[in-house]
Amino acid sequence: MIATAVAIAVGAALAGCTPAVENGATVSLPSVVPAPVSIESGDGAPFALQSGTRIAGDADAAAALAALVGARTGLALDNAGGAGSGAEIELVLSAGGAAESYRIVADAASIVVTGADPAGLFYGVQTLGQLIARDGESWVVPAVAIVDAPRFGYRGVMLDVARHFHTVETVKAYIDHAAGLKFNALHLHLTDDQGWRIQLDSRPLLTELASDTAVGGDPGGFYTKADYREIVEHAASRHMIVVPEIDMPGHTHAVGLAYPELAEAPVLSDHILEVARDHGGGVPTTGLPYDGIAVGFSSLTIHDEATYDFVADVFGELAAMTPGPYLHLGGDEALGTDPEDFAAFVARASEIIADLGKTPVAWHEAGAAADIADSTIGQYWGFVAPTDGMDEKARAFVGNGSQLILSPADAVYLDMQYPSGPALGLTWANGPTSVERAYAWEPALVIPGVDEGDILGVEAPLWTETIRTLDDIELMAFPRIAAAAEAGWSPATGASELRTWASFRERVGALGPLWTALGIGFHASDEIPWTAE
Ligand code: TNX
Repeated sequence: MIATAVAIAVGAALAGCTPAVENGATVSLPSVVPAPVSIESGDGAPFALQSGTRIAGDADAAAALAALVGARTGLALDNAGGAGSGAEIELVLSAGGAAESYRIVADAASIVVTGADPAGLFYGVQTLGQLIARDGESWVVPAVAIVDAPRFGYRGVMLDVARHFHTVETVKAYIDHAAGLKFNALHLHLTDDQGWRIQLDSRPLLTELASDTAVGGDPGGFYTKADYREIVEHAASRHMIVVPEIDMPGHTHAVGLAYPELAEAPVLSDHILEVARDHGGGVPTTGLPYDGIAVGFSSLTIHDEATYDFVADVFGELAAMTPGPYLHLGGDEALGTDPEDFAAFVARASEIIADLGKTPVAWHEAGAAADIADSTIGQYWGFVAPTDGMDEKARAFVGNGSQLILSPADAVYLDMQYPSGPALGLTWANGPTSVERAYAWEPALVIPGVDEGDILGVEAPLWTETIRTLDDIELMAFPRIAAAAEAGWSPATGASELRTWASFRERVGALGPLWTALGIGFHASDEIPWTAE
């Protein structure tokens, strides 16, 4: 039934299909982002979706599919039938394949989505949502066969809720929209100089005294333990883990508002004074909230045992609240901490986390600490072409027998400005970041000596110095977040004909109507040929 990609007749006529070159001939394949391992168009008629089309199989996946089809088309599929026979759309769990993998076979008579596990089935449903296309007055799914599995097990997005606080509702919306691109981790940057955003019973003053403010004098906020649970549960329902970050030993000015004995006085380098002059926010001052955007002036006290009691309290409580395997200890830009002290601190903090039965994660600077817990995952935030020895620090994690998460700032930092677009974002990572630059990098080629097996995955951070609302978040994230999704999920550059900028921009353009239907306020970048319907 399924012909090769060349033998497409029906697919080419459908909206939402993008050209590909096969044996010298231009053919069209349905647009899927991130690119799947394999996709072949069938030669038959498409499957026609109608109100009342019956879905059978896994109830969670059926509900997710019905909601997605409803949002995209307005049609109400019938997902009440459970495992009953005779349904046109079947959602099947069948163990044995790779984790998170799935297959889709669609023809005029039926659609079968098979997941190796619930996450795989969920991702199959997300792909199916992208396949839906208009055919005149009807809604159809083209005849197609897809086999798909992720390249990397960790595919993250990070949201900074410290520089600006973001509500539970905002975080849940971002989870929903990122999960649609097969991201499976939400890293929450919960604390920074500007505020502490997570309530802890062991250290109540953190939220009582250090959570009210944000960058620019904007209001702060924090998550209660119930709020955090709600985020964790919502993420789990979308097959995402939450990775909480408590940034240490720098980025800790707010800790000093609550527990002054744990914080050193701000180190006012020329750089800090320059940022205060150019960007406002004043000069960081002991005991006063900081609402500027300078980094690298604060430090926890390193030689006081009380600091390690604090670290143990904070991560101990967070470990109990967090079902996922990772706790992130930060470790970036600790310019207010002596390098030897930094190494000693990171070693102890990472051991505290490892002793809790969790895997520590740290920004790549922590690779300079010789005694860091061997299990610590490093998160690389240097450039696609490493500078300043950042690659060496990142390699140290691999040398310890651990792995790296790649977040090259000049590609996947979603808080960088677009070349033309909203007046939001920063520019320090090699100037504004186009969608093409966000796409044109290959994970296994970033850090010399760090190969496929050394890479846990890819993460796209969104820092929020200039980002206040869900609208801001989505404008900055979409469409560039799709490039990070493809780097994390899809076959390596060169291993698939779909892994080119030319293919990606067409496939992303075809997602415009779905994103609009889902309420995603993306930036309609002029680099992308957006389709109207
Ligand atoms: C660098 S990259 C930071 C953050 C800033 C961000 C702004 C890294 C680990 N730290 O403190 O918010 O730049 O783009």
